[in-house]
Amino acid sequence: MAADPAVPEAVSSGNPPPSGWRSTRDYFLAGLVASGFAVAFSEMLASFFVSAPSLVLTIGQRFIDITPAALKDWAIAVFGTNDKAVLIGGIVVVTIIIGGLLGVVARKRMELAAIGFVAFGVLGYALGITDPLATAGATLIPAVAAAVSGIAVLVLLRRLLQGPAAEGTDPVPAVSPDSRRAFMTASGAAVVLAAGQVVIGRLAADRTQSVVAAREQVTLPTVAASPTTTAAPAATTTAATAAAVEEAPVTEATTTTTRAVEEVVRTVADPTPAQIAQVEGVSELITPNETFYRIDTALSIPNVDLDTWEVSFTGLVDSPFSLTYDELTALPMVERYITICCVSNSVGGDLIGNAKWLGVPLKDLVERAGVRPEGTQLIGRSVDRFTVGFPTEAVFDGREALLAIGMNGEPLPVKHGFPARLVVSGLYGYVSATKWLSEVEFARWEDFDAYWIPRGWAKEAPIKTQSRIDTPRPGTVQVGTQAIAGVAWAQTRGIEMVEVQVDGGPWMEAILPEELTIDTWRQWHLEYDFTPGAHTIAVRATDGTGTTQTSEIVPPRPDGATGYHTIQVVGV
Ligand SMILES: Nc1nc2c(c(=O)[nH]1)N[C@H]1C(S)=C(S)[C@@H](COP(=O)(O)O)O[C@H]1N2
Ligand SMILES: [Mo]
Repeated sequence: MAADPAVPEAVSSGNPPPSGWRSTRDYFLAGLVASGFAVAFSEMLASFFVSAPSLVLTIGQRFIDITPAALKDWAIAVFGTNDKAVLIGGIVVVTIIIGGLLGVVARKRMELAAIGFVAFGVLGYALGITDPLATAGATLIPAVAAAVSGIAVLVLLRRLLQGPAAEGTDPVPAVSPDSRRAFMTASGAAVVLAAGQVVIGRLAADRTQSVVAAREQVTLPTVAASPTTTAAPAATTTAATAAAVEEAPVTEATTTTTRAVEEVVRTVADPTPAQIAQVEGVSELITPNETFYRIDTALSIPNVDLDTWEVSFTGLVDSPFSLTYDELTALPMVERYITICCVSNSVGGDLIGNAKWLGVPLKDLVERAGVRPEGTQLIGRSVDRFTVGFPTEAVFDGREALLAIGMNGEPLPVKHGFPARLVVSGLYGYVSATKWLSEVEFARWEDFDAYWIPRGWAKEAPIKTQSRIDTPRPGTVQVGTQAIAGVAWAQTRGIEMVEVQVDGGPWMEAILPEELTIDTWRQWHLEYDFTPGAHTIAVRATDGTGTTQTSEIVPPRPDGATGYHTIQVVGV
């Protein structure tokens, strides 16, 4: 049955026949509705099953992973931290528009349109199974659902457009006002149903994010209580024994167990009042978890299954081993204040925060694994495949480096890496701070480049000495004596001096509260007598080695921004 485009459209009542364009538009609309419904249905089902990936999110995730660095920078510059939302929205819009085009195809060739939907399902499946937390079986659910529901809705709407008489006979259908009304009603109903599915999917997603519930069950080891479960030390023995297959004598495993039971967490004291600047508008010395900056490539937070999660130490080591969450939390822990920051932070930016981290010193674990001399790079792998890499040396040079499980007295928030992450003082996050950690692997420095390195960022990235003005904010300032205050940081070196300059005048030394640690930022403040009119305020810090931060202005790429944070205010 060959389609003949010349066949005129039938006239079913006294009304004029719809134009060809009009009809095409109806089919386009049918395709939009069908694909929109398919996306909503597929997403809803994906949110019901933990191991079924969201096809929209996996497409987005693969897009993020392959996007050339320049495009990614552009997206971040234009859309800021909304870049992820814009990406997801863009994928949905493009998918639905392609669906609309398939609707136009379906006008004459339903089979072709159906093939289009199946192709989308297959593509979704192929990308979906690349989600490291998805299973092949469960991935079928959203993929098949998308293809089948898309075809079903399109067949239904098409039938309404063509009217019962035309069905199966006339390849170029007529649209009677009645059937068109039925079509519009059905389309409207499908859109409402799709919206309902989106809502249900959202609610279900919160529930199936089982990691959230698992985290709430966690009790962190504390000073008072020795490791919580009795099972944990036994499990430690098992792991240590397994590791002992390599070489370590069984007695060593026993020692580990005993230590785990007896040693308590070495806590750090809360900051004393003398360590805190009592100035309004300055960043809090300890950043609350709720407002702590978040940077990662994850479109959805990895839903780690705490029962099966393990972190393993592998690669160029003598005794590879793995730890379950219970085994990890049973190990001797320390608490440390460490300020972490993002290399993408521009001068004056807020991609930085200071927290009290609870964790196992990385050195203990690396020594247990027995890293070989040629294992010059420590690779931190995430369950979401993100990687960092830094010189193994950093574990042994005396700096604070933790495999952290707690943040400010709580289990790590899921956004910040639950169940475990790396925190290394003095290295930017992209080379050191793997969240949702799954593996610590050792390799030769030259044999592996972590996630951001081929994307144009430096392979070695020590944190640069920096300072920031928090108050006043750029804009107007009240004439008279006002505080100028902010924070300065030079992790592993500490901050020795902060100076402020107004209108190019002499550098004035700011007051520094007592130092919390050399790994944290330090608040600073001074009083200044503002006169009416425009003023320029600049700040610079000198680190514990006596080196003043550079005034040279460079952008974040490739290894961190420099320059003095400078703001304009007007005294009124
Ligand atoms: N799994 C994973 N870990 C990651 C990242 C990531 O994209 N994925 N980003 C890193 C970067 S660039 C930074 S700056 C820090 C930010 O940690 P935060 O979100 O807890 O502040 O996490 C690091 N760890
Ligand atoms: Mo970062």
